Amino acid sequence: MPHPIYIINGPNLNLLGQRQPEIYGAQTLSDIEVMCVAHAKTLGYDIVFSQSNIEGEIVNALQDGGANGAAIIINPAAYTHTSVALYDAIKSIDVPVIEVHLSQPHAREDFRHTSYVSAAAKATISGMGARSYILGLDAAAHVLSNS
Ligand code: CA2
Repeated sequence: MPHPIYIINGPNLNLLGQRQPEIYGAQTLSDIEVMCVAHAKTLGYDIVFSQSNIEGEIVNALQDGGANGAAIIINPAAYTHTSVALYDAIKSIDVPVIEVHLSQPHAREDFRHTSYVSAAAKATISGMGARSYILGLDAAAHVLSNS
């Protein structure tokens, strides 16, 4: 079995399914994890799935994924738009990092139009709801199959 694909989730995503379903959908983060585990299995990968509301813990998860994973999918949530620490962490690791978003930040408030993560990530998938994660896994598998 190859190294697992890490899926890292940022602040407030633990609330998915409870509030703002018109923006983020009705699925909970656990629902998304179950979908990802099943889809990754079809691609031949295990998943290490995490969520944190704490920026430094997300940096730790990125470093862990960089050392022990085949690839990383990250929804950095609000830290997308603020975090030089996440940018530096992604720049420092060698495995492909795919940024995903449930919503389309460029169709929302101006402050969501800047992504520090996009500046370091291999690719970004947004606006597809929970399916962004599945497409993120497909993108990771594609990159890995060509590396
Ligand atoms: O669309 C996405 O996936 C975002 O990363 C979600 C972030 C937002 O700050 C980004 O601009 C785009 C927000 C995640 C908060 O999730 C909640 C879920 C339910 C209730 C409240 C917040």
